[in-house]
Parts: sequence; structure tokens; C-alpha cells
Amino acid sequence: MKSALILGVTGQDGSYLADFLLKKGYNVYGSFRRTSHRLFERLEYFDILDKINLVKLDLTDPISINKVIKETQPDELYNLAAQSFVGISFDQPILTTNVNATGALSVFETVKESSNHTKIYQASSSEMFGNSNEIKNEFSRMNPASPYGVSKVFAHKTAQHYREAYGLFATCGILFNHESPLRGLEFVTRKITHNIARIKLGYDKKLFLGNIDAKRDWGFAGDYVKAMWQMLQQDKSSDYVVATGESHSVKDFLDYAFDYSGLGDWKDFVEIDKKYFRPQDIDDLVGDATKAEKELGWKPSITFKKLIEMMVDSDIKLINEHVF
Ligand code: NAP
Ligand code: G4F
Repeated sequence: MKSALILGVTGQDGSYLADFLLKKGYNVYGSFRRTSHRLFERLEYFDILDKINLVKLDLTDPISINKVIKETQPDELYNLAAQSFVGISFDQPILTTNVNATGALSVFETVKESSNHTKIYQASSSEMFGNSNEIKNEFSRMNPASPYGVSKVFAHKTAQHYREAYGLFATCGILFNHESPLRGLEFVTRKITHNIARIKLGYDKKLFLGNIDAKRDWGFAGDYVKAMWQMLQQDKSSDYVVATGESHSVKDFLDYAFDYSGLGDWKDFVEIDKKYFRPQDIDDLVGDATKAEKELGWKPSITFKKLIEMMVDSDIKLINEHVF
């Protein structure tokens, strides 16, 4: 039986990946942080909480990283743990850097020293590219536009360095935005679908947003965790862009989500609030996943419209069941 350690198992991708690996017969270890409130709702959603070996780890604490990796000696390690919200990274740049950059470095160093058979997946991001007009692939210029993006470039380049200098199997998935009914509530897609449900069921009247002209390449998290696993089944480590190849604006998302929900024209419900604008934003991100398709046989299975339908349906169900 293969073993996998998922850092950040409580997150959106962590829970989808844990479910995926358990179905493949893996022994799954999953890291969580101590908090004063419950945090396993996504694992409960998949009904897998009791099937995961939970281990305590914080990326800002190298001692805990060392202990967990030494004790578990996993065949595969997925570093999904991060301060993943770009917006807050402008207010908490040092925390973001400590977690996403220095934390990743501690993971690579510990694997090198004490578990060098372990294959590592590093969660790199399309946010590393920043603004430019081209469709992005593995060779596109990195010009990050947020402390989050900068921290992810550091981790990405460090993974490549450990690969080249020490022969570590450290693969970077450069994933474009991926969403699901389990997406965090502050990200724009889930914020929209959650608030549509609240408006529809009479709990709210308005939805406040920022830069709705921004465009993103939005895919489905369930498809993207499969690509992560496929990357670690290769003989050599590398970098892969994972994307749908289509970009849509936040306005496009609003159009279809409001229409599908039956609420009608989003302009009757949405107001722009300056506080949701960022000091710097990326206008448009679209990825070219040709390498992933050729080498991994990966393709997205869920369309933009289907993704929105899943998220709207799920949020209406949750609000109906009084799960806020
Ligand atoms: P997410 O839902 O925010 O999950 C992040 C996970 O990291 C959570 O389990 C969180 O734990 C954990 N975490 C945060 N700070 C930590 C720390 N100091 N020590 C240990 N764990 C910590 O993010 P996601 O959407 O699943 O994304 C997974 C990874 O992919 C992240 O690295 C993200 O930056 C990257 N990524 C995401 C996307 C996307 O569109 N989703 C695209 C490209 C790259 P708590 O539950 O305790 O907060
Ligand atoms: O949903 P977002 O917060 O996602 P963003 O910034 O693209 O980051 C996500 O994708 C990255 C991959 O490129 C990941 F690495 C990262 O971890 C995260 O998962 O914002 C999307 C766009 C932005 O341009 C933002 O300015 O939507 C715009 N937006 C407009 N109004 C808003 C809002 N974003 C949020 N979160 N909230 C708003 O009210």
C-alpha cells in the first residue's frame, strides 16, 4: 500500500485529494493546525474524516515539519498548505511569506535530509505570472503582482533548485484557479454563489464586490487534484501548467450564476465596494495545459457553466439546510 502525506488536508484541494487517494487505496496522512473551532467540515462532507491519519503541523514551525515527515516517511508528499488568499497577502505579507515560501523550503530541506525517497508535489500558482497578454505555459515569464505571488515564485524556484542540486523528486503544478462547492467563502466564485443562495432565500439583498472586469481561467478542483496525482506517477519530476485554456470575467460568472439561480439580472443585486480592490491585480489569466495533456493524459472534464451550476445548487442546498 502506498502512503501519501497531504499538507493542508483541511483545505479545498486537500479534501478533494484525500478522497481521491483513499479511493486509490492509499494510506493517507493529513496535516492540520490546532484551532479553537471545528475545521474538518470538508473531510466530513466526503465522509472520510475517520479514514485519514491526522497529524499536527504548521508550516511556520520547522520542528513540526521535521517530526511529521520523519515519522511518516511518505511515498508521496503533497504540499498544499498555504496562506492561499491573494487579497489578504497585501495586509499580511510576512505571514504569507513565512508560510508559503520559508515553509515550503523547510519541507524540501527535511525531505532531503530524512526521507529522500519521497516524491514531492509543490502547489505552484498561475498568480506567479502576473500581468502580460500571452497564454501562459511552463516557460512564461514570472512577474508576480502580489506578496502571495512572490511567495509562490520563491517556493517554485526553490523546488527546481532542490531538484537540480540534490536530485529531489520535486514537481511543481502551476495550477490556474480551480473552484468547487468546497471553495473558501472569501474567493470570488464562492462568494458569488453563497450570496446568490442567501439572496434567493431571503437572508440578504445585496452582494458587494471589487474588480469585476478581472478575468480568470476557472476549472473544477476535482479535476485538478487528479492532475497532481498524475504528476507524481511520472519517473522524473518537472513542472506542469494545469488550466482549462478559457478565461472568463467575474462579470461573465455573475451573468450565468444569477441567470441559472433564477434571480435574473445581477446588476439589480451587485454593488461595487472599493474595499475589495487590491493594490495591484491581474487583469487576465489563461493557461496552456498542452504539456499536461501530452505527458499525463490530463484534460478538464467540467465546463465553466457546469461548475457554476454545481456551486449554485450546492449553496442553495446548504442555506436551505441552515448551514451558513
Ligand atoms: P485552501 O482551501 O485555502 O487550503 C489551504 C490549506 O493550507 C488549509 O488546509 C489550511 O489550513 C492550510 N494552512 C494554512 N496555513 C498553514 C500553516 N501555517 N501551516 C500549515 N497549514 C496551513 O487552499 P486550496 O484552494 O485548497 O489550495 C491548495 C494549494 O494550492 C495552496 O497552496 C494554494 O496556494 C495553491 N493554489 C490554489 C489554487 C486554487 O485556485 N485553488 C490555484 C493555484 C494554487 P486551515 O484549514 O487550518 O486554514
Ligand atoms: O477569487 P479570487 O480571490 O482568486 P485569485 O486572486 O485569482 O487567487 C486564487 O487563484 C490563484 C491562482 O491564480 C491561487 F493561487 C490563489 O491561491 C487563489 O486560489 O479573485 C479572483 C479575481 C481577482 O481579480 C479579484 O480582484 O476576482 C476579483 N474580485 C472582484 N471582486 C474579487 C472580488 N475577489 C474576491 N476574493 N472578492 C471580491 O469581492
